[in-house]
Amino acid sequence: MTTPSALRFEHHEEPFGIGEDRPRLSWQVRTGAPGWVQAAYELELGPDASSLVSYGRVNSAGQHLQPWPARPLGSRDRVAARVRVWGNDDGGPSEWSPVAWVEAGLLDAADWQASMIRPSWGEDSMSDEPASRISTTFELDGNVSSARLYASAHGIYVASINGRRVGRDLLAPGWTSYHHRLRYQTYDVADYLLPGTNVIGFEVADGWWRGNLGFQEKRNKYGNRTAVIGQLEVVDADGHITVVGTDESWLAGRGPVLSADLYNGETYDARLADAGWAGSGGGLEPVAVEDFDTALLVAPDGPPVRATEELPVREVLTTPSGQTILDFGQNLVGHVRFRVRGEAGTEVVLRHAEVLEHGELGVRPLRVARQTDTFILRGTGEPESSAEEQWQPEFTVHGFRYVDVSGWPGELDPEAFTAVVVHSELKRTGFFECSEPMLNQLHANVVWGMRGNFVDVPTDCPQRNERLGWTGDFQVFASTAAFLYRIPGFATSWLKDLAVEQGTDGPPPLVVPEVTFDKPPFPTRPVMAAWGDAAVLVPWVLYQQTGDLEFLRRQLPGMAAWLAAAAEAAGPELRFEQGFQFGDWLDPAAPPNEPGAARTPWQLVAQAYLAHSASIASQAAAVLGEDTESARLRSLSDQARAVFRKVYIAADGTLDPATQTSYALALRFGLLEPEEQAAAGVRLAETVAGDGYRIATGFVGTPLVTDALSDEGQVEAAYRLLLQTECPSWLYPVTMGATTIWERWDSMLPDGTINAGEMTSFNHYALGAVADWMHRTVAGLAPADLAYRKIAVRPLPGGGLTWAAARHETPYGEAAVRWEHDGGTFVLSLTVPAGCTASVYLPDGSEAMEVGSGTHSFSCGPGPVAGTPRSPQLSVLP
Ligand code: RAM
Repeated sequence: MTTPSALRFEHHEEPFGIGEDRPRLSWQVRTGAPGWVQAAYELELGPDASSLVSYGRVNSAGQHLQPWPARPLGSRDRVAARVRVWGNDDGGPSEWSPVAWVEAGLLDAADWQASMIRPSWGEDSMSDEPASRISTTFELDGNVSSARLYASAHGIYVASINGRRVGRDLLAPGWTSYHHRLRYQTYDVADYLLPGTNVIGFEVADGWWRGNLGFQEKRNKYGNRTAVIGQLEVVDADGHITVVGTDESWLAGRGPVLSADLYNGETYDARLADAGWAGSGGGLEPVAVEDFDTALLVAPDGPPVRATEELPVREVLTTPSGQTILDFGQNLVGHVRFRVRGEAGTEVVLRHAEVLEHGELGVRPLRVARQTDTFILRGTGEPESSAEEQWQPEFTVHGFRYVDVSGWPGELDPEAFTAVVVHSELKRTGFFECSEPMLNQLHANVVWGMRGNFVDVPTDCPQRNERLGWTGDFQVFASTAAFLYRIPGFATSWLKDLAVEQGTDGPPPLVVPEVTFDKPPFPTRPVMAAWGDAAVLVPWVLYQQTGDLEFLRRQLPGMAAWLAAAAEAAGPELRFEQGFQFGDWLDPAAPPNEPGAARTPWQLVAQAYLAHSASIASQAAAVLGEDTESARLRSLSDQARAVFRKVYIAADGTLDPATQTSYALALRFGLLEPEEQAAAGVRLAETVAGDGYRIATGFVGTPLVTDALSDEGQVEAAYRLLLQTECPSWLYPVTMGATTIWERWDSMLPDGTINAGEMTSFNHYALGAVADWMHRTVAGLAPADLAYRKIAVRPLPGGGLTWAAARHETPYGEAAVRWEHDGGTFVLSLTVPAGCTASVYLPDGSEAMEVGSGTHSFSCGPGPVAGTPRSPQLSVLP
C-alpha cells in the first residue's frame, strides 16, 4: 500500500502562527513498491477536514516544497490539507495522507492593536534587574470557541492566564537582530479562559535585550527597559471577537524574581510568588507605552526553545573542601528543578559548572558568568510540617554537569533534583553507531555539543560570558548539524539576521545577532576568512540539504558583498598579506593565550577560502539564473586560486608550509590540478604521520583533514587520526570522560588541571564537525543530489571497525546504511526512501550499482582496495 504522510508546510515543525501566506508543502511516501517514484500528486485544502477542495492532479515527481496551490492565507487563516500521489508503477492513486493543519499568524503590522508597554517606574539597568509583572483583568461570558494569544517582548517573557503558564516555550521570544526583526509567538489559549473575571499577565526579564551580553562586560545592548506586547483574541460561537491587548490601562508590579540574567542566573523569593499581578492587592503601578513599530514583528521560522529531556542525579559528591555537589553525569545545557521543604526565608543556592578541578567546582572557565540560582523558600511553618515547594528558574540557562548546593534545609535527597535539558526543539534526524565504543561516545558528545549550543541561535559555547552566534563555528559545523537534526527552519532565522545585519556592503558581523567588540583584537566588522564565509557556505549547505532555492535567493547579495570585502582586503594583487585574521584558530601548537598563532599562516587560509567561496557563490548565482554574476564570481575564484597556486604551491606540487591544514585546504577546495591530487594526498598522509597521527589543525583544518585523506585513498591515515587517543586528538577528551566536544583539545590536561587559557570551554560544538565524515565515509551515507534525492553509499571501512551504521531522515523519508565484515565477506544493507535512488560503491572497488527505493543488501570480498577513488562531493548541482 502506498501512503503519503508527514505533510509539512515550509520548514515548520509546528505550522501554527506562521508568517508565510503561501507556505510550500512537502510530504513523504510510504510504500511497499520497490523503486517507487512519484508521477503525480493531488492536494486538497479547505477550512476544515470535511470541506476540502481539490486543486487537481499535478504531474510532477516533486514531493518537497511544492507550491501552495490555493489563494494566499490571510492573517489567522486556518487551513486543513491532505495529499495523495500516483507512482510510476500503477494506475491508481494512493490513499489520502492524514489531514494536516496550518494556521497563519498576524501577517500585517496593522493587525496589532496592542502596544509595547513597560513599567513606568524608574530603572537604570546597571546590574541584573528583577523581572516585572505586567497584567490586567478582563471579563468573559464563558462562550469561547477559540482563543489565540500573540505576544513578544523586549526581554524574555512568560505569559500566564489565570495563574497558568501559557505554553511550553522557554526564553521567548528568542534572540534575533531585535532592531530589525523581533519574533512573536502564537499560543492557543482557549483552555485557559474562564467565565467571569480573567487575569492575563506577562513576566518579563532582562534576557538578551538588556542583560549581560558578550565578553566585554556589556549590558543594555538593545535598550535599558524591558517591555511586552500581547494581543489576546477570543472568538465566541457567533464569531464575535473580543480583543484584549496590552495598553496604557495595564498595571505593572514586582514579583518573586529578584534578579535574572542569562549568564548570572536567577534569584527567586517564593514568598512573593503571588505578588505583582492585577487583582493581587496593592503595590501596582501604571505602565508606560513604548514607541514601537509593529512592522518589526515577525513569526518564527524555526521551533521554539523548550525543555526536551530530564536527567536524574547520578551521584552526590562531597568535595575536599566539604561542599556538596550533584553530578548529573552529562554536560548539558538547561537548569535544575528541585523540591524542597523548609522554613520561610531559607536560601538554597545552586552554582553550576561543567567540570571539577581537583575535586572542586571548576568555575574559572565561566569567567565572570556566575551561573548561580538562588531560591528563597516561602515556607509555611516548621521544617517537618511545611509544605513541599518546587522550583526551577524561568529566565536563565546554564551549561553544567555539576551543581554545588548550599543552604539546603535538612538532609539532601538526590531524588529531589532533576536536570532539565533546554534547547531549540529541533527534530532529531541523524544517527550513527559503530563497533568502536569510543567513536560512539565521540558521536554522542557531538550530539550533546549541538544540543547545548542550538539554543535559538547557534552559539559557540553555552556557559561563560560569551554564548554568541559565531559565524565561523556554524560555518564549519552546518552540514554535521543538518544531518543530526532538522535545522532548515532554525537556520532560516539565523541567516535572515545575518543578511539584515550584513546589508549589501561589507562583511557580515563576526557573531550573529551582532554584538560589537570594540576592544582589540576584535575590530568591528573585519574581513575574517572562514567566519565571514558563513555568508556563502551556510546557505549553500542548507540548499544542498533541502533543495530550497530561497536559501540562495535571500543570501546572494550578502555572498557578493562578503566576497567583495574579502577581495578588497586582499588588495589589487588579490593576495592576502597585511593585517590579522583568526586563520586556523586554536591550532594545538598555538600557546594558550595566543589562539591565532597557528602553524598555517592566516594568509594561506584566507587565500584558499576566497577561491572556494567565490566558486560556491558562482554556482549559487548560476542556479538562480544570474549568469553574469556567476561569471564574475567564477573569475574572482579563478584569480584567487591562481594566486594561491603561485604563492603556496611549488612546481613539484608541494605546499609551503607543508601543514595538515594547507594540504587539507588545497585538496578540499579544489586548489590543485587533478594530476597533483594523489601526490598531495600522499604528502598529507606523510604529514599526518609526521605529526604522530595527532591533531595539528585548528578550526579551519580540523573539519577538512579526514575528508582530504579519504578522498585520495589515504583511508588508514584518516582512521589512525580519528582513533588516536593521545592528546591532541578527537578521542583524548573521551579518555578523560568528556560528554561534550571541547573548545581546546586539552581543555582538561591529563593531570586534571583546567587549561590556563582564557577561552576554555567544555562545550564547543565546532570541532565535532568530524562527525560529518563519520556519517558520510565511515558509515557511507552521503547526499549525491539536492535533498538526498540521490544518495551516495560509499563506506570506506578501516581502523579495525567490524561494523558501522548511519541513518538520516531525508526530506523524502529515512535512508539507512549498515555494513559489517568479519575480515572476509563485507555485507551492506541499505534502505532508500520512496522517491529517491542510491549509487552504491562497495569497498572492493567494483562498479557502482544504481538502486531505487526499498531495502537492499550487497556483499563483496575483502576490501578496501588501494587507491579508492575520490568520494562523491556534496556540492552537486541539479
Ligand atoms: C572564541 C569563540 C569562538 C570562535 C572565536 C574566534 O571566542 O569561542 O568559538 O569562533 O573565538
